[in-house]
Amino acid sequence: MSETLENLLSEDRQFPPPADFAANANVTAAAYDEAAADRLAFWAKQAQRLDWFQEWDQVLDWSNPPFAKWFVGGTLNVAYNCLDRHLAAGNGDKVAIHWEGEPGDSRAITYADLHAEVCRAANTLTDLGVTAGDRVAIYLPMIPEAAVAMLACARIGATHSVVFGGFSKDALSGRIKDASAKVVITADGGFRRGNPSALKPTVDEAVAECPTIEKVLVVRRTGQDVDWTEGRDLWWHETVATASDKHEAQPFDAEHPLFILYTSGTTAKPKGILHTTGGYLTQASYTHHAVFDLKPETDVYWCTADIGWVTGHSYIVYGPLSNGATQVMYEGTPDTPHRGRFWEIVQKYGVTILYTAPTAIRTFAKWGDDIPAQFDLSSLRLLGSVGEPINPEAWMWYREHIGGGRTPVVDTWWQTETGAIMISPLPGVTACKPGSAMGPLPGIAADVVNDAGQIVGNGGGGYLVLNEPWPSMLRTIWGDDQRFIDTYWSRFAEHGYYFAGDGAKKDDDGALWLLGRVDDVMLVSGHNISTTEVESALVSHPAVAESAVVGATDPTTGQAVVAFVILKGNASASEAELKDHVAKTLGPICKPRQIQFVSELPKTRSGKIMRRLLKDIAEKRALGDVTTLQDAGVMQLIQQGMSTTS
Ligand code: 6R9
Repeated sequence: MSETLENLLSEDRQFPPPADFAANANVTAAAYDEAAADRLAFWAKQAQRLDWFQEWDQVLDWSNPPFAKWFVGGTLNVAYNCLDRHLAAGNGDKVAIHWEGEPGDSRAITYADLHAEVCRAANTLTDLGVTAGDRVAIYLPMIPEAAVAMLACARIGATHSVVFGGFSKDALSGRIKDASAKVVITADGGFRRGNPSALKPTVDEAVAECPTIEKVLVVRRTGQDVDWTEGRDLWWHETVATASDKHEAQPFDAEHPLFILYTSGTTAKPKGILHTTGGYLTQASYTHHAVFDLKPETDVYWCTADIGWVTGHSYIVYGPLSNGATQVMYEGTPDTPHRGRFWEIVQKYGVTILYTAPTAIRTFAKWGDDIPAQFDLSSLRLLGSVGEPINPEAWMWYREHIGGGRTPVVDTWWQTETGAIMISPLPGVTACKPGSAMGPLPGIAADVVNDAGQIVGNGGGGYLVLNEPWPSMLRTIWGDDQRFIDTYWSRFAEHGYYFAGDGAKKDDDGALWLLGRVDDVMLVSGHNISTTEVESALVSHPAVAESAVVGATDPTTGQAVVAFVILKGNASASEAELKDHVAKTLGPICKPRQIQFVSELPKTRSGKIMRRLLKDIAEKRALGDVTTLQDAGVMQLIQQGMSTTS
């Protein structure tokens, strides 16, 4: 990006928190002042939310940047903080997880149940020879054992590496090898779209290439037939279920490695993002308390993410459980067995706080307003969004049709690398603008800079940076400190800023608007145009449900805007009409050269649109790496559509 981003969309709607919400909010505007006065003292106070065996001597050691140490000298146990202390406080009988299987089976798991199962799993892992510092790969569907496995690792100081249950053999074996994992925890399979979908065969193939794996621990979920390697494979129900439920949690250093989670990247080798113990749990816990306003006594919280995504780590497992939340966990897809499944679950459990992704919201809007209208959603009091920029129209739809026009909507920006939410409204404080993540949370420093690393003023655009270290920051890329420095810290090295890789702008009030990955920015006739803004302009047309925009090489303009558009259920619109709509909304420079109507878009399992694959299509190239696609069939459909119309 040679110059700053053009500042295109304008949005002037604003939604202040309802008065009673603001009056009862966990966190008030005072938190910003407190953190501004003394950032490290602010984080030290938040760390007191946790139980420590040994308190720290120093809040932050930043003497060797970018390698941070938080809460130096402190010791704690993550599983103790998520479980034991709630039992000690008399909350053992409280439901931790209302689990809902896709076929409709369900389990209510109390904190005492979860504690006992985690202790059994911790004892089993210890019996299998896993000790502190060893790596354990977890390849499971969305079943409670996924959370149990993570917490059991944390309890014994083993570093977990969760791999999405939908990933291929190569993705799994690559991650196992990179981390030299000793054990894999998996299942026979899980339920997806109404059918059992096998996992064990993929593990068998992957492990055949991974000599470091000594044991494979298998949960029985679907009852499918599985191949069995005697001496290596063990059933969960024959080992964990029979192990002792007595286990004393040991203290670990605040900087002890807690987990590795791989980010898929575009074409490069996945990066093993390393998170540690004390700072990570402090920020996961604090942000869950502050951004979701969780009242552990009365709220029923539901984050719809998969546990294989960082959102599942921080906002299904570590944040909510450290805060003693009661939450819903769902195994399956939103349209199985019907398109009202999410709303049926909200109604069944009286969900009060819902956290989901823009891709899901746009899909629900496409399916039609009448579906959520059939369910009682009046329990909801707060909605959250994560994973991609949320288009203003999708934000409005979410608030109106899911939130009944009453609930605050918090758009939360963060990354696998940041470990926890960084930029978000505070629901009891901030007057939200639809589509904006608004500003950094208390204790967080974020800004927008130009090419030279200078902070831009209001109305300007450029690159998002984080200007100060934060507790849940990644500590390195597993086994590759140099790549850690090169990827995140070299772009603005002289300023000492973390480069997030996202484009952003500040509006006239200084609110932040995230504009997607910098790699996705288009350069049309010398103008930098964000794919996000053109997509939002398209989605603001009443007939459009979802869109993905790419810059394709063009002989006259350098790059030209090519848009892939999904229309709403019964709606229709012509290509010319949509082109004009974009030109009118954003200016003629943004007018797409071509609009392709499609029925699906290529997405990752966490719902991010894979624009590089669409770019391959727009530029008529062979497709790049498709291993992290949610549904590989989508690309064929789109290619067929292109060849019949262009
Ligand atoms: C949590 C998560 C990180 C990338 C990030 C950005 C995009 C996430 C966003 C958002 C705009 C938001 N992103 N949240 N963009 N608004 N609220 O998604 O982690 O999978 O590592 O992705 O996702 O581009 O850089 P991860």
